[in-house]
Amino acid sequence: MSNITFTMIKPDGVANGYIGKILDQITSAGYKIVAMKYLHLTAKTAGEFYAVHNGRPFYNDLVSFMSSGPIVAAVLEKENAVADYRVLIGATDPTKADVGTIRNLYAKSIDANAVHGSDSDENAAIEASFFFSSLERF
Ligand code: IDP
Ligand code: MG
Repeated sequence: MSNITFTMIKPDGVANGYIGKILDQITSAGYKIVAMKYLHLTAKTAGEFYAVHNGRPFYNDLVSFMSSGPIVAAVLEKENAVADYRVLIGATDPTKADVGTIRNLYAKSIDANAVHGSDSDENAAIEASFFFSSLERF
């Protein structure tokens, strides 16, 4: 079983000034940051990353939102990383996210929901490799 997950601080989280607060919550929860970068996705790259959602009604809005401003991408390491991180970020819709979760604290809507978190070990590995080479992981 893998012990990494992949996250992004989405354009709203960055634009609203929450990079520091979100990273603090992540590291306070026991995650080690093993890779990190600050970048602005093109629509093409955002579309490739979210290809699994292609065809869903929200896909085009998701791609345009994720390419609307800079993001922070990171690989996080901890025991039970994927499942624990889903608990830390809270539900996709921030109005349903538990109090104190990252989305409860910092997200405004289901599309502008502050952070991404991998949903399985398999996808964590795929997503981490999408953004980072082995030379960029520590
Ligand atoms: P997740 O980010 O909690 O894993 P997913 O179902 O994988 O949620 O959806 C990916 C992203 O697509 C969500 O984080 C959110 O930004 C967006 N999204 C999902 N469902 C909806 C929706 O019903 N309306 C608008 N955006 C959505
Ligand atoms: Mg997902």
